[in-house]
Amino acid sequence: MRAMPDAARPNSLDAFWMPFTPNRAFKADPRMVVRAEGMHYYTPDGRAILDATSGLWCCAAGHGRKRIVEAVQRAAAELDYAPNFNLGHPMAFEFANRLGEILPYGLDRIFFTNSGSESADTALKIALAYQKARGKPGKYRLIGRERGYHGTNFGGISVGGIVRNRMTYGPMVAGVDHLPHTLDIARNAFSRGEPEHGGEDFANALERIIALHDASTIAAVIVEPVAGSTGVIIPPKGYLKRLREICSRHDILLIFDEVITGFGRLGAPFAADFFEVKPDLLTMAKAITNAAAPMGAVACAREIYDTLLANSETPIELFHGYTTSGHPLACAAGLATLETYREERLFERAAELAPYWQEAMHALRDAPHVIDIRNLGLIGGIELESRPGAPTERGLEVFRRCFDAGVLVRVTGDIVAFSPPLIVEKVEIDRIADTVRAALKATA
Ligand code: PXG
Repeated sequence: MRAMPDAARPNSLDAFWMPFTPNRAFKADPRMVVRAEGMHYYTPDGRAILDATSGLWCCAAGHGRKRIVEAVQRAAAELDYAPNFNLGHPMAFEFANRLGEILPYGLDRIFFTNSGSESADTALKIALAYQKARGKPGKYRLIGRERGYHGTNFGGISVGGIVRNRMTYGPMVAGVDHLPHTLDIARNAFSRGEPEHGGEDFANALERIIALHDASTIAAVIVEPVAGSTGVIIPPKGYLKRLREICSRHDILLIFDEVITGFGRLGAPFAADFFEVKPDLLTMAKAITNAAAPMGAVACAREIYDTLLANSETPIELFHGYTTSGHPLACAAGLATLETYREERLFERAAELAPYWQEAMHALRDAPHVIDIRNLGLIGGIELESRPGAPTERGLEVFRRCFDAGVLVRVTGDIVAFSPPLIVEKVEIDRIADTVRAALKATA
């Protein structure tokens, strides 16, 4: 009989095509985790790894939270699955209501998806459907931003600006243009929090795009309030407010992709609250369920939902949705997650810890190879000078050294990114910073 594979030591790593991973390198030198609790992952041999990334910006309440685990267990036993197509289950309605209570006022019509990528594509489609429903079908263009990340589906990569994620996939969605990214190391290096320079100018680039295409052809602008995946870019002061003004003036929808900034990451429920800028659509995923079950969502302004319903020529108002939109297990996880955030005051906790986090990050300024340090809320990014002729290698070496020393960080090229769970303690922040410092010193 064929032996069953041992989950901790799979007998073959061949079949699983790993996402966004150098498969050959990983499978030659794998790193596995088999358990997680609180601030830590555990390796098959029982080593604890301090998680400075919340998984991938996911587990804001920390790992293995009992309340969430039990809610998922109960839901699985009670109602394993029910479609939300022309049928409903109460938890999906309840979760949408609870989300509406913590979202910025009026952004409380919720479309459920299963991931951030689906949320991005859903938001773009809703924007187009809305413009059509209000009698402006000519407003079809979508404006993203250089270095933007909105997942990996065709809509998301079209408005996204990460070259490697786009260049292989042909012409993608038509009628897209891009704002410039807002990283300006020459002027803003080592900014504590929001950088001083360039905010309004970067946003004014939208005026030029509008002048080129005319506002009557533009449906929506989509940006990450803080760009995560590309390596942590904090918007310079005034940038998002100015983008909002320009969009409003020209009757263009503004979409915030809050897949990483949502749920307390900046010390406020959403980046929209932190920056006091209200978008028309707001995408979520990851920490929406503490990632205990896959889920995403798009919050829509009531006006958008109402217009689509009122002006629909067909009984179904939006021809869009996923089999597992509002899955019972995900809704259960989401409800328990929101209770956890509220009871433990985790968003406030993130705000309280942010100054300590900022100092810990910026204390690494004199470590070798560091050319910029960026932070906001409980986000950190340390940009390293690339090795001549070998970009990404230095970053990868720092990642490996940190992992071997028991700390999980994330690297994007030569940028080390941090997004610890909001339950992180000051001693753990110190440990993260000390480990990174030692890794930088040891790295050539
Ligand atoms: N929008 C944003 C802003 C994201 O950060 C997505 C959409 C896509 O979500 P899904 O659930 O489809 O993966 C993301 C995902 C990193 C990293 O290292 C970030 C993401 C994914 C993987 C790695 O920063 N964000």
